[in-house]
Amino acid sequence: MSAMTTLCVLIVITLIQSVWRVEAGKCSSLQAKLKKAQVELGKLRKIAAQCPQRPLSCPDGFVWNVRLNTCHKFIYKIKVSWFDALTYCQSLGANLIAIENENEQTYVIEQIQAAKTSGKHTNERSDFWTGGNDLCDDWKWSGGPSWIPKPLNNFTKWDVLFGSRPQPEVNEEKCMFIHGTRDYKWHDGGCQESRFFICEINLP
Ligand SMILES: [Ca+2]
Ligand SMILES: [Ca+2]
Repeated sequence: MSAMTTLCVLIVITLIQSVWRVEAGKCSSLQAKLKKAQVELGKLRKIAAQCPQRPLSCPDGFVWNVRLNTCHKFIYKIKVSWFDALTYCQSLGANLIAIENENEQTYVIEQIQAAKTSGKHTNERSDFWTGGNDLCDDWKWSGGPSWIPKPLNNFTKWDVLFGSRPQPEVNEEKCMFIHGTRDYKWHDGGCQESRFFICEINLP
């Protein structure tokens, strides 16, 4: 092998080694990034596992409405603030109810009346919180595991003939309930007041 050939071979080897070093450096940097991403993914999975999941069928205590493909849970025994009602429903993977059409309004009234007939619910004044609120500007149905916040659609049942106080009022009452002695029409009330409530899950 001539001296020139030997020199060429040495140059090529040196070049290859330097490329390998660069590539090896890139690989170890990528591996470090991959390891970090895996650690982060593990953390996120743990957090996600703690989030309430939207169920695939009605959980215990919920009533399935085949027509609406929803599950409702009526809380007849304890009265709580709107915020506590929302938190409770969300802890079950549900939302506070969104009454989105006449069928659902009628169904809710039927369920409450059936509960009274059977003795499951005895309170004369039976107001129930819904998810409706105008805590942020316009009236919306609050969000949760089952749906994100959504505006009221064309169907509403506000108690517009409530004497000198047609509902909703322009005041500090920002949470919606159905009024037990006003044919379950919609009223706005103070969110800290205590009422029964209804949770709902929209099935996929
Ligand atoms: Ca609904
Ligand atoms: Ca009101």
